[in-house]
Amino acid sequence: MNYYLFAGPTMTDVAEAYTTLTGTTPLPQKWTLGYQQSRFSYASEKVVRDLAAKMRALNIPCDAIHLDIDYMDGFRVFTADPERFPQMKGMIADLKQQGIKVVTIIDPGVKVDKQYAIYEDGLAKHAFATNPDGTPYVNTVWPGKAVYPDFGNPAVRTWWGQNQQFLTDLGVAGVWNDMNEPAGFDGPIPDDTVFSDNGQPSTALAMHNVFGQNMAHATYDGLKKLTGKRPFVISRAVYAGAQRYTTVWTGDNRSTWAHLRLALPQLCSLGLSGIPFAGTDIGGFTSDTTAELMTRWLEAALFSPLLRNHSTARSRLQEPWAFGEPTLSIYRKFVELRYHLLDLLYDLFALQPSLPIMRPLVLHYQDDARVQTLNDEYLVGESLLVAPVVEQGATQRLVYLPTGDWIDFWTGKTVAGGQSIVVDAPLDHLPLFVKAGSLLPWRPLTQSVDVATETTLTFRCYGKAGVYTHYQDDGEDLAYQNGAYNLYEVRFDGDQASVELTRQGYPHPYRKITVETAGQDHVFYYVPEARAYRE
Ligand code: NBV
Repeated sequence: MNYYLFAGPTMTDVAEAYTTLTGTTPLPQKWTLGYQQSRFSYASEKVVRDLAAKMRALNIPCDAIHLDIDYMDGFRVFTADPERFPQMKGMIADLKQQGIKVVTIIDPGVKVDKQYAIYEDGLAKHAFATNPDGTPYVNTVWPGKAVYPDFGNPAVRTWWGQNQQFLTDLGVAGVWNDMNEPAGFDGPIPDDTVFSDNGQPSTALAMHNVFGQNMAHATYDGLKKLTGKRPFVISRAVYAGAQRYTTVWTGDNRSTWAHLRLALPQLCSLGLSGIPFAGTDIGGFTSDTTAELMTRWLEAALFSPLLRNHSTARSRLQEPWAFGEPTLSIYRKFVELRYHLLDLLYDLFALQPSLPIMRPLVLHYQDDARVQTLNDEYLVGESLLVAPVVEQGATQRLVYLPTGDWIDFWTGKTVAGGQSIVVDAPLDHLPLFVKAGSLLPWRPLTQSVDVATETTLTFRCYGKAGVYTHYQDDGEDLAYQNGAYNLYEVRFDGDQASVELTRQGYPHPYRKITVETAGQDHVFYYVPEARAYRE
């Protein structure tokens, strides 16, 4: 066993040192920070088309719909059911026109089926883990008898990566890796099952904890090669360093208040463990959620980078409209707020890659004893404090504000920190406080993320004076790694404001930037000849 010690003295030092060792999250495609709708399962093209149409008709901003296992042909990975999804490519193209991407699930278990090309090809390539006698190891998963790719072998990862082409040819925009602990209905894989570890013979015992990670790695490399875009992978099982390849969701939670409360420390802990891009099944996965729980879950998880509503088969429907009014309107209001503030998350990914996005207060106030066990509030970056209601029936809560001045996001009222205050929080209210001296980027409302249309941006100023760095690129491909990005420095001091383009590498700077100080709105226009902004 290897031990690594990270000397502080601050928690942010430790978090940064940890990601120096294990890696940081590569910048995601911007749309992946939008709202995503899922269900086990949206099981036909008609269901998916109707879902997308309803999102648009009801003006719920949405960037992706997820297809769970039933889109496949008999749960065979890298296939589509010819009856329920006969025109999958056309369906995906039509949804794309509406700004909605499709993400599909892929499990590791490959069906044992002599008529099935992936199985036959894998066998020929010795791609599957074996029993000690050399025969393929078989367990049971969704497709019935199944074999497991030996993802510790780089050649198998390449093969698996190439298989993603079935999905990318259809236009699939992201891949969701499930069951990759790996799960098996016949019980755990025996310890002596033969796997490999980068060319060396190994065992299930040694490779178990990195199986899911290696699967995500294979998926990431494949998507990157096939699309040239920043891969979007979601994985259930991960290991230290997974952030280099995949986002994580916290698996099958329950629609209970206890699991909602757990979501915040889970996500904050994942962030501190180097995995900022994570999310929970919003509303809860198993059992029936309620209108109140659904609403509070969305509020609580509103700034989790992965924002996905997902639920299991035979549980009640929990799409935004499933509970009627007022849930639908409240839901819309908060998803809209997420879209308005989406650049805050994107900026954090781009500019602070070694720190979490959702941060427990202790990360920035480690000497404050009152935040050391605080689990029902979090910070987004350093500037936005989120204090959701996570108790059934509550319409007020105590909010602890750490030292300094905080501005109530909704009323603009300044509140001194270092104390707990009682905040009214009826069902449609999410207590939010902005640290004095901060600016928040505020996007015009759109129904999905479309970087090509991003020509204006607003910054809202809080407190007396402050400075904010904003990052901009095409939100999609890898050109930013060669410098195709812009940086802006936005300042305010009282009623004064300024915008400076401190770096230009992306050819489409905003045409107009508005800075809202307490006293007035400052409007800046881009002057191409000067490569600068003028008020
Ligand atoms: O693929 C079905 C589900 C999925 O919806 C869920 O998100 C995963 O965590 N999957 C587990 C398989 C087992 C469900 C009982």
